[in-house]
Amino acid sequence: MRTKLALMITLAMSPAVFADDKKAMEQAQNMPMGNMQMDQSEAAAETAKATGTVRKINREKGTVTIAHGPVPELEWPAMTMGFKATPEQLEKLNEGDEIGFEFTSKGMDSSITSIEKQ
Ligand SMILES: [Cu+2]
Repeated sequence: MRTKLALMITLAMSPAVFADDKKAMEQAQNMPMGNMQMDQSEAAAETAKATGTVRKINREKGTVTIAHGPVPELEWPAMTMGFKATPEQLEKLNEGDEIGFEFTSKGMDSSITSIEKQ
């Protein structure tokens, strides 16, 4: 990101920019959006492991709230949050269970891929 920012600043200061301000502005506007889209698709692929305690199970919504420890892969601190889970995954869980689990995370949307009691 820093390299690209430096590149943008270099472009903005180059004589060509003054020759065609409008085109330079379009380039400057397009570049950050391209970066954001790339970041999102990278986030979509992220898989991580964590351990935690089951706080709440919502079988109707297909979610489980877990107080989980830090997740170094995602630079997450310990927190309590909801994860999407399948009926099969929820079936064997009870509130208060100590669990280890794997999940995929896309922005604020996290889905459990495997979960087991410890
Ligand atoms: Cu979390």
